[in-house]
Amino acid sequence: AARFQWEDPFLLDEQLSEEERMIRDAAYQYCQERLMPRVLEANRHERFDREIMTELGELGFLGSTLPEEYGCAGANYVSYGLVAREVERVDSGYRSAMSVQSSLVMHPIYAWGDEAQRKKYLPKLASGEWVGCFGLTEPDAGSDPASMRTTATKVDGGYRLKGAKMWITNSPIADVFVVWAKSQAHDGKIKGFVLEKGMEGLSAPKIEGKFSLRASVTGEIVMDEVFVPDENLLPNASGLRGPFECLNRARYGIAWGAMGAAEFCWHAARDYTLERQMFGKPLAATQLIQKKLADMQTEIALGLQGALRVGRLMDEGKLMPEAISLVKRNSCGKALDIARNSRDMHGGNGVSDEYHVIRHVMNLEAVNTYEGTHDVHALVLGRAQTGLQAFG
Ligand code: TGC
Ligand code: FAD
Repeated sequence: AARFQWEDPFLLDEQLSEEERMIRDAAYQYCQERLMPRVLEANRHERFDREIMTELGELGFLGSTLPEEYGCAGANYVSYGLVAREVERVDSGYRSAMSVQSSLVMHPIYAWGDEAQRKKYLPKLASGEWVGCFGLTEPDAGSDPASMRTTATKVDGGYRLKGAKMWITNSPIADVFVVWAKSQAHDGKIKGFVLEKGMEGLSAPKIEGKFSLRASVTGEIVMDEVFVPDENLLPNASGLRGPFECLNRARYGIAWGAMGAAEFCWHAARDYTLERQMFGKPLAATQLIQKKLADMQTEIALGLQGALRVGRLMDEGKLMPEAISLVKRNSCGKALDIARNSRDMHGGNGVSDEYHVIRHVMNLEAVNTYEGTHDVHALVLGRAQTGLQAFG
């Protein structure tokens, strides 16, 4: 009989190729040695260390699935997911910075851009020399991006963009802004534009006072009649499919990432309750604690297996947005539950950031909300199985 491994019940490790394991191990080492020592201060002081982008770039973790000719690693989607899991094992905010750059900025430029745009932007985004952000959400258009108000008006040589985006990861430090707007010249359809820092009328004020993802910088994008030249329109995307194809990839990464955060919280709960003596014995020797550990182990093993399956399907060219909704929703909801339980099992110490679990609880609140809320993904799945649309 094979030996049961409590930390890897379904032998996920054996289901990975040699190359995938190497990428995973490199990510684990970097994250534990370089990110973990920084995160406590970054979270306390709401600070994102800009050089993390260059470090991620050096490791090939930015736009990792894109081809090597643009300075990218040409890795598969399973590897992308494995890296997200390792980064988010440390902090969802760091994974956020990486997801946005890779899936929401580099992917649309690669998929919807022309050759000149790919050559201009992708290598610098891959190395981390430039930071990108993705503007879809608006103050009055979150779950329903179709109701966005930002407009692009055709003028001589380009477009004038007017509107505001809200809750935008990386916007205050961004060099490149992928912004979605309704274009009058395209029958009011949603089109993607690449804006650059310094364009007149463009600003990106920081949103202060977040209690979640404090190690990630979030801001607005304010566009006051920003002139965007013709060559900065993404020519090959039209309608909501443009941004949604990016979201599919980022949501898939989150399905792995949230499980990484959950694994941290599970292992922390196990270690803590094995060590902590109460009523004359380790907390881990009590039935209630063991049940909680078993529940965590079960949800994580199943969640990771689901994420791996969706990644394999994507690598086979079978990307199904509904399957991605399923794993994004499941991973976020379960990870949040696991983090809250782990926090509880740490008792009073659980509210101290020195133990890291309270930070994961707070982070996962945002992760459960962004990229489509838990309930919005339920509605996507409900529609897919009943044929009935329950949003409006
Ligand atoms: P609906 O009628 O369903 O679709 C409109 C058009 O879009 C196409 N489509 C998709 N295409 C590819 N992938 C998907 N997942 C797609 N979903 C829809 C669809 O085929 C259709 O195309 P066409 O050609 O027929 O026009 O659209 P709807 O307006 O009814 O909206 C449905 C709903 C609610 C599911 C959708 O709007 C939604 O997903 N809302 C959630 C919004 C969201 O996820 N926002 C994320 C903002 S970015 C972010 O949060 C980044 S945080 C990242 C970080 O920091 O890590
Ligand atoms: P709402 O849409 O107002 O939802 C509020 C509540 O109502 C939710 O519980 C929701 O599930 C529920 N609800 C909504 N519609 C329905 C319905 N039809 N039926 C039942 N319940 C419903 N956006 C970007 O474009 N780029 C980014 O980089 C980005 N980064 C982010 C970073 C952070 C830290 C955060 C918090 C958000 C970020 N977002 C980003 C925005 C994020 O995608 C939105 O917050 C999210 O899509 C939800 O939109 P909303 O906040 O307007 O909530």
